Amino acid sequence: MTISRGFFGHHDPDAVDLPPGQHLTHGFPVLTAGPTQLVSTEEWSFTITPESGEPKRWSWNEMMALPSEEINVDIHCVTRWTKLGTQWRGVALDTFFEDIETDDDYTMVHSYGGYTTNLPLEDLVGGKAWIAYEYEGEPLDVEHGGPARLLVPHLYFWKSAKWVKGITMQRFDEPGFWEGFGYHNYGDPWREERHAGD
Ligand SMILES: Nc1nc2c(c(=O)[nH]1)N[C@H]1C(S)=C(S)[C@@H](COP(=O)(O)O)O[C@H]1N2
Ligand SMILES: [Mo]
Repeated sequence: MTISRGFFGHHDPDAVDLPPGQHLTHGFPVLTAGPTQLVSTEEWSFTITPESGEPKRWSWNEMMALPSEEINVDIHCVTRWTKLGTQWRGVALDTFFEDIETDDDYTMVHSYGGYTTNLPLEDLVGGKAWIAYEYEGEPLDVEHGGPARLLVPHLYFWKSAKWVKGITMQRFDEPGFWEGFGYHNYGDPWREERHAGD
């Protein structure tokens, strides 16, 4: 990025590296298919279910006892907005997966309310994905998936399931909600993988 006049007030759109076909937004649009889910931290839990073997479940307090990280990332929505430098706090999926033994290569992420999205396991581990519960220093707003959402910033934002409830491990890949309606199975914004066939 080059330092230009006005740099300290706003990002110069010519000076930042955006994925193809994206433009900057300074707001934080809300995109939800269906109703906002109201889940209290008392009822919230997160479960990883291997295809064979024992599911592992974390309550809210158990998640809070895990080491958390501050996460500073750019996010890219398939509807073409990109938001730079968002700041989150959450627990890396690596921390949850330390307790999971699985030979399965694929995952299905499930949300309260029934939303689903599919990801290869390797996109959830290696410091690339988190269960996020704070945004810009505040508890995550319910419209944005609070009390906790998946955050997978290297893929289009539909993969970042709001009101996340659990992950099931799968031997074979299957489409989630939007993937079943023609969105790309993987969704890399830098390759502009918006729709199936892109
Ligand atoms: N549970 C759930 N998660 C979801 C969605 C949804 O409809 N339900 N929409 C997805 C889509 S298409 C996008 S672009 C982002 C939007 O997140 P935001 O509303 O925080 O901007 O959430 C993703 N996660
Ligand atoms: Mo989206």
